[in-house]
Amino acid sequence: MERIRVIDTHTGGEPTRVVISSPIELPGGSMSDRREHFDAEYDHYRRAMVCEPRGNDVMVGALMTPPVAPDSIAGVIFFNNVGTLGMCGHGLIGVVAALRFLESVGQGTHRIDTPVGTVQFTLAVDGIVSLQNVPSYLAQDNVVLQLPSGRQVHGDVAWGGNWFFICHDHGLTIELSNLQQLTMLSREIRAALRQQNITGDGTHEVDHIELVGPASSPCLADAKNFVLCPGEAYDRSPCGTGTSAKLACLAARGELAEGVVFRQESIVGSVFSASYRRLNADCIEPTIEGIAYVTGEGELLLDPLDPFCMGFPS
Ligand code: PYC
Repeated sequence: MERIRVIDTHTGGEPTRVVISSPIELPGGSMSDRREHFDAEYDHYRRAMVCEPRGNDVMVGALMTPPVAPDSIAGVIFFNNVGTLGMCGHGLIGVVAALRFLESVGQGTHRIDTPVGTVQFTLAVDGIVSLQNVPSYLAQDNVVLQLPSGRQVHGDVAWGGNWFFICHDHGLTIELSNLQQLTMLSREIRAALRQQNITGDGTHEVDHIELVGPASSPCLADAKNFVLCPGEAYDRSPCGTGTSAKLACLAARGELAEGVVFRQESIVGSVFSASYRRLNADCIEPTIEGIAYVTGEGELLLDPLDPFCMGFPS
């Protein structure tokens, strides 16, 4: 029986399963090399850790590794029900909550390496995490997208640690009672992006779709989003990388000044506070503030006699 030690958390309703120890052995090298190795050699462990029957489609995993940069405390590779992620904002906040629970990190400012860059966070006494995400930018402004239904929508292609298509003219109200339509439209948008060969930089797929609308109340937030993740689950949190991409768009259009707080509400009503520092004419450094709670601590058991030990065959 193999054992994997995990701490489960949620950030604004979105779960993160933080993998503290496991049989996974990654080589040294950069975090992106380690991610590639994990993708190539350990995909069955990814399924075992976050997919059914031990996990579910919403679960995001965070595999802790030794750091790469000399001043980082750890490295992390995020993954979900279909593969690995570049970065994950809610996940990083979940990692910090898990490390705090284990008393492996204290108040103050620390750094963690991810496959798309090193991020810095500040942990406050009350558990609130202020995450300085990777440099974020608007890559393609106001793209016209022809949907198979004949409709046209517009959106921005932006990077916030993952690639996003951020759409405002979707015509739907961002609320839980609309989940089915929000999901269907987001899938249609993603398929149209693929079909029309609209990508992030290089050939990177725009695999996160963010539909934006007004907040439930201006007292609570400045905007509300629905984010469809690559594995078809929607983000219960306001999406840290999606909020970073959104800030990059607001900054590029001069719609949000440096240092001013923007509150992003999720479809379930959780809120991240965000602001940015300008790095250069094209690029910002977003700060995302949120909190995560520990929901479980334990060991996953991998029984070689279990036919679904590594999840369902794909
Ligand atoms: O918070 O960045 C995020 C995120 C990405 C996918 C799910 N959550």
